Amino acid sequence: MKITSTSCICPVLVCLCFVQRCDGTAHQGSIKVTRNQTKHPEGETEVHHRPKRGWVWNQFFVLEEHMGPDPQYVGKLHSNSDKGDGSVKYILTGEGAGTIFIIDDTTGDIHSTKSLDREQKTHYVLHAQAIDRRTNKPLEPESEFIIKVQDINDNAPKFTDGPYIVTVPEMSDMGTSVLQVTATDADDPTYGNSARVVYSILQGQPYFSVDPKTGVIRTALHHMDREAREHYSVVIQAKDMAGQVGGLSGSTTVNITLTDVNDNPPRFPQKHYQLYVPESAQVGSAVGKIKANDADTGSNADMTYSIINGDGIGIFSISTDKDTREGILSLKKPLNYEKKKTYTLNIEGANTHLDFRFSHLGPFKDATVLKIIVGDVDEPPLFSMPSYVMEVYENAKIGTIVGTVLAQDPDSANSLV
Ligand SMILES: [Ca+2]
Ligand SMILES: [Ca+2]
Ligand SMILES: [Ca+2]
Ligand SMILES: [Ca+2]
Repeated sequence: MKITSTSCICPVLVCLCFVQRCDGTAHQGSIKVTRNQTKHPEGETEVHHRPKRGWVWNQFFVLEEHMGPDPQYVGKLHSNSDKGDGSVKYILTGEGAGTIFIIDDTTGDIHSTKSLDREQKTHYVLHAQAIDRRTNKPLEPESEFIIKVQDINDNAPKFTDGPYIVTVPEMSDMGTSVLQVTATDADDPTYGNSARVVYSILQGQPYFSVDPKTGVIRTALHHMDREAREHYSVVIQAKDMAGQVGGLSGSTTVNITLTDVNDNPPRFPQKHYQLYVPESAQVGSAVGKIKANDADTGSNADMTYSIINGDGIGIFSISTDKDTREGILSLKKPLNYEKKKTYTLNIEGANTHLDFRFSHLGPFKDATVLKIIVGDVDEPPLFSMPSYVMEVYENAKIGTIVGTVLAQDPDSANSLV
């Protein structure tokens, strides 16, 4: 096999690619040619004994997606023994021979008759023969060669994994990695920039950015707040031709949700509350509810209520309803309007799960004052003791005083029983 640089009419880059190929697979081809020559009827003459004879061709590339009205010129087979008198007949066999690739059997010119798609088939393996038109005897050993389909940029980058759904914690530092997106480009990655993709962000600035080379999406602002905005729809574009004008592009959507962290303390809506509790309320029963708000969600809004101070601290207790996140106030001891008409409780709500990275945003608790008004109830007369044990001798006379039972109406108006 011989390549003459003088006869190469293709662009420099194409030539370079071909030379690279010759360094690889085509080099094996030349060995094969040598073998063919030894098997040849005239094979007694070794290839290196007749160095002036052999195949000469100038290019074996065909541009894909050729749309011109005429067949595309591919290249030329030429034997050194061809004196131009038409006595040499060139024969083409192999993949696409006679259908896609036709040869002028006198000139050796090869044309492609069809539009080819490199992304369907990158190359065709063919065989060239040169025979004497009169004797039908081979003038050259049959030789294998390859027609490579030359890439054009006819495929836009595609995000095959998109659209993406991803989360990143709120309050992350600027530059926190969110996701790496990848676009694929079906064009030839080894030639030119047809498959060289550059990423850019079409939508989602200034909150997010994308690395032009790697496609890594990062937060572009410090400490984005979920409680201010939770969802972002980011559109990433991939453009081939290294992002230059005229490149083809594809885009994808990345739906980013900020996940919650505990960056908000509980807050009671009011600093003072009043609660009316009738004095008849049963010990152990719930007498009222209180609730502090927390802008966070899930466990970051979990809180525990406690009574931290006040003159009702021994009379009332507070527990936490984990579902509603309310403080449930219960009566520990009986009330008595006539003895004490109001109580004051200092109630605290504190987050249960603290995140010490955000302790500077705390304290993660809040307090409020609850004033309890004890309600007067028109109570029935009460005996001063729940039961009375009295002993009466069996022989006592009728009418004997055995004891005194005291009853009084506890209502404030000292109304009669
Ligand atoms: Ca492309
Ligand atoms: Ca292509
Ligand atoms: Ca919180
Ligand atoms: Ca939060």
